[in-house]
Amino acid sequence: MTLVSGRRGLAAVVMTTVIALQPLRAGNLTLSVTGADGEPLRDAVAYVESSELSVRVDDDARPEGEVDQRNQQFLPHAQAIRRGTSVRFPNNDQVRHHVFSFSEAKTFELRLFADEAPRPIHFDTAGVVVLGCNIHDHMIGYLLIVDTPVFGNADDDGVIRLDGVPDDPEATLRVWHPELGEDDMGMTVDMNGDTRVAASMNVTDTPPPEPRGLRDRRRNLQDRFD
Ligand SMILES: [Cu+2]
Repeated sequence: MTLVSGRRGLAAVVMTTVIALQPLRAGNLTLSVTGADGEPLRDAVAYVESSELSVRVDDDARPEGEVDQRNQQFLPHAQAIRRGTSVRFPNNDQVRHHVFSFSEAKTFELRLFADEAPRPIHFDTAGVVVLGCNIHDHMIGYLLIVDTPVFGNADDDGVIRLDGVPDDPEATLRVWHPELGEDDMGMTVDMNGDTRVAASMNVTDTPPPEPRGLRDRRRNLQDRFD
């Protein structure tokens, strides 16, 4: 497992092979991603790129995705989706949200009342989309639009499972985390036939923000006891 290229400085990445449990089995790959503190990275995503996979994106049916708004957070906080995906942004809070993105890969805004089911947004350009809310400054979320049907999002243990990995020497595995920012589409690694690999990234997950309502209630309680 060799690091081909990575961002210097902030997010140097060390990719190490955990164990080659079996000979190359094109099809699936399990990746365990940990952060600078050794904790699993829940916000990490991974995807496999190749020219053949990029063509397949256009051949497949249009997929659908979802970014929930709950407790004044975007859930999931970060996720990879395939180019061509239509994403719904349901508002499951009792307050209004005004979701927007100024990112190059997609610029849009949605004014959402409580419980409102808005029109889906179609993401047709690969890249990083940073989501914000015009009403709640602490709300921030990320979509990584990828040009491949082979991608996965980390679970709570920082484990990403990729299915349909092609047995193609030209294919590259890339790992991304929101802290890498908009300018960096991730790390490139050579796959030497391993089906289980571990990645250590020099970043940490951002803790979920405390909803403003909760913060205000806590402040009121404190005032009463002061
Ligand atoms: Cu909001």
